[in-house]
Amino acid sequence: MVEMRCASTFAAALFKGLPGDLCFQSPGAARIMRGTETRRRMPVYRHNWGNLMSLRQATVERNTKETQIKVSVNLDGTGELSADTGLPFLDHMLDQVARHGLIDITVKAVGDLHIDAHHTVEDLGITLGQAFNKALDRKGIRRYGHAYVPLDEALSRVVIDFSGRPGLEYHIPFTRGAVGGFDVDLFHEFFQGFVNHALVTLHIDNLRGVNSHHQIETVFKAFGRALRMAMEIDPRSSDVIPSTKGSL
Ligand SMILES: [Mn+2]
Repeated sequence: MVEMRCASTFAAALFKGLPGDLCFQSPGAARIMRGTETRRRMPVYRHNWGNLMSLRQATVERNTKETQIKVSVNLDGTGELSADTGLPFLDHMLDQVARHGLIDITVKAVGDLHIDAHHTVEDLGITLGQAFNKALDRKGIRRYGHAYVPLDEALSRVVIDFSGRPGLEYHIPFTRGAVGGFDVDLFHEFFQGFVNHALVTLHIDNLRGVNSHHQIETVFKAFGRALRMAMEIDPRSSDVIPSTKGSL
């Protein structure tokens, strides 16, 4: 790992409210030492894992005749969810993503639930995907993430690639048609909306499971874990776009 040293602790002390360090050598500009190489940079926030980055946060508002949705994400959060979607089971699932992805998510959704939950769930996936795409600079990230998560008899695997291309493989042999009053078909709509707008390749496999609540909960937990891994900065290549094409 690249060693980084603060040339002055004075400026860093001014910013000590932040959970990282700021390194300055002269006022108004920062110098970052990388071995023998010294480069001039604008003052930037440095995370504890040693990477240089701005805050990875975004808010997206999306309004149609069917739904009005506002989503905020902080990709480097503590796992806090604030959700008001009118769909308690979906809120329970988003809580898994926030908690296990260590992402702060705020969701306010008003949808045409008097018809059914379809538009609200699909549009939530779309808006959440847009918020991730807006918050995430793909330079320096690990790009790929995966997780296996069990819950009693159920086991799911989720693999994600921040490829820049939408693609969904979705394999969940649900044992029931509804869970918590929620039509299980809608989970596919949620993930398709997310994939199309986050521009990711996502493979979801529920490998085992009898209880449908367990089946889908393991999927959402693994989704959160996989997101966390894929969006994490790789300190060995934090200035590099992780693609031989040079773009994602
Ligand atoms: Mn549960």
